[in-house]
Amino acid sequence: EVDDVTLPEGGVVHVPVVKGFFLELPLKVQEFVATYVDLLQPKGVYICDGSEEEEQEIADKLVDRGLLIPLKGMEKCFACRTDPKDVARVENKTFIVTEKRSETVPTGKKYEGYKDDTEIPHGMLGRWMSRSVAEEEMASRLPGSMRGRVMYIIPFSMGPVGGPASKSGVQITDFNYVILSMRIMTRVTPEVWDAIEESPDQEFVQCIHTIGAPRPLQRKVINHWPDDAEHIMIAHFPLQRRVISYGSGYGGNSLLGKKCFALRIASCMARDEGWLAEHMLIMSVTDRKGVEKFFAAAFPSACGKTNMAMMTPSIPGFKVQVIGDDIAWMRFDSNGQLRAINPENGFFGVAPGTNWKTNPVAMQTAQKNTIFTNVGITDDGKVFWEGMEKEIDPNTSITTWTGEKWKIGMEGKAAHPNSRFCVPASQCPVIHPLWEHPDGVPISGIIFGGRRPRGVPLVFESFDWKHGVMIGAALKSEATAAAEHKAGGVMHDPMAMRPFFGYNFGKYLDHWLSMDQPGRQLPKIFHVNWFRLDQKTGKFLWPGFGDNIRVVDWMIKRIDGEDVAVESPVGWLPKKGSIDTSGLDDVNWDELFSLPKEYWMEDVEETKSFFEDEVGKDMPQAVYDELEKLKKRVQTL
Ligand code: GTP
Ligand code: SPV
Ligand code: MN
Repeated sequence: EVDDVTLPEGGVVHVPVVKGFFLELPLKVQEFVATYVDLLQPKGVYICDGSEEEEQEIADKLVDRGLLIPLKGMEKCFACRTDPKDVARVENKTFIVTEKRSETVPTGKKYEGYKDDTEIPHGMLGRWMSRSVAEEEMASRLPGSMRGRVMYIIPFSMGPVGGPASKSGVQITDFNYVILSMRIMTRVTPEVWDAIEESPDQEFVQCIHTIGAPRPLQRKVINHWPDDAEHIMIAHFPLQRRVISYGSGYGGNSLLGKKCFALRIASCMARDEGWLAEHMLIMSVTDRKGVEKFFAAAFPSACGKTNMAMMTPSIPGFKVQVIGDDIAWMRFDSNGQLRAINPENGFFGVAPGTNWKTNPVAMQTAQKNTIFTNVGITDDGKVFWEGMEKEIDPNTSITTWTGEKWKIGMEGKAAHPNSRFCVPASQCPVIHPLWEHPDGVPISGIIFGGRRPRGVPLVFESFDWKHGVMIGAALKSEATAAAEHKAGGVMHDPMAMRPFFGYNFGKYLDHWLSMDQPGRQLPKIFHVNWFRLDQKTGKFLWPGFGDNIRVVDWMIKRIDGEDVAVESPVGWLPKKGSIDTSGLDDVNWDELFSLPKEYWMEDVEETKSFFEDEVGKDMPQAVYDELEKLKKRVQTL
């Protein structure tokens, strides 16, 4: 069947429909699809309906081709191995396209003197590309890039379909793996067509994804994972509410509802509409008194969000339930209460380090209906990754993520450090009953944190909202495997959003500061560090994981106004003994909470240079003022 569509700019496109009713789609969607059929030249157009039969059909195809390996030791689980060149987000190939550079990135001191409309050295707070360069770059990649392949059209909703805080998207892709993953991570259903039809102006985010491997293939395909890793480019057009991703099939590069839409594009929507789109987990904690509170926490990639969100509390009387593990959309309601929804529908969690001791809930969640990417596979058809050594027979024969035969104790790794499980949130045993409530849950505390091996105490609380915003802006962490950076060095990751800002970070901080309005109950802001090391032994000073509930317990007391804190130069610290450490051996309280003066003096100066060099005049004065106040306080140490 071929449907003809006349484009608004004129010209007729023949759309070779292989499944679905093209002419029943909202008009704007028809035009969108036709435009990219014209450009990408697929051999067919397949409109996804989100049904289980469809899932089966696509999974069967992927198994046939060898891309998906059914795991015979688990229930409806699959594993796959990527091209080893396509294993994580690629930040240096991810761009925001706007008219002017200053719309996308701040003009720090480093960049003064450069014209606003020329390509200049990229800063740390996002990569800008001009429209003209983006058009050139895309023109060298997109035309005919789906030749010989089927173009799939995926209607999806971020947030419950039709909810007041939810947003619709349509993803075009030529990669079946992406469809299966999008079905887990977002809500894929034809109801989205109605939501688009009913919205003013037929609003939806345009997501275009191609692996860039037209048929007949020009390159050798590795692990049945076609891509064009040499030419990956992920371009965001905030004004057009559009994402174009070329060349990669991995995670945040290809599941466009996630980082591209729900953070980069959504942060621009949030700025325009007065809300917040953040890289945060959302969790509920019920304490010994049976009182429930909700927290949102921002930690950089691979720094503990999934673990905290589904934590199994180590002390009795507490219950944790998860609403989301990666992204929060938050807005103040008419009563001045901050409310958060999780726009996602599943968890795309880091596998290594996850085990029955550290995160039994994640383990339990990922026993069925899960897609594992780049993990080890045991001979009995189960999964293995670093951190599970004590939980399987040490003689188990394993195939590594690169396809080598391997056993525990041998050199090398079974799983890639950024290997992931992709699983529906609904099957998590501690999913919160209100996790899909369209109005979201009320947030009492916001937590920032990172991997800080030295100097930074286990927990402290900000003096007020402004101070809290500065703490978030100054967030730093050791690099992890979630992107291409070299592991080891501590780098700035403001608000845990460094790779995900959709617009100028200075303006983003203005937006955060503007949340402080009369009649609003501002949540308390905390900073945590689970990763401080004993400088002598090199071991973690804090056991982490389920024991982090002890820190949350202290936060709850603070929110309830209890007198359990002492003032310090960096913020409110717990009074000695006010965190319950019963049953833990050798917690070195003094070292966990020490504030080495030299370290902090250096840290404040370094942060100041970072703000000046990278943000410059775009930084709100209030944030500079807060940093100056911190400096004065640190001098008194
Ligand atoms: P993204 O999905 O990349 O955004 O990561 P995330 O923030 O959800 O991180 P995740 O919870 O998956 O944790 C990443 C790694 O940190 C895993 O290997 C965990 O085992 C480890 N980790 C998490 N929480 C703790 C903790 O409290 N202490 C220690 N020492 N390690 C932790
Ligand atoms: C992250 O890197 O923060 C992730 C994984 O959550 S990805 O979806 O690849 O962005
Ligand atoms: Mn993340």
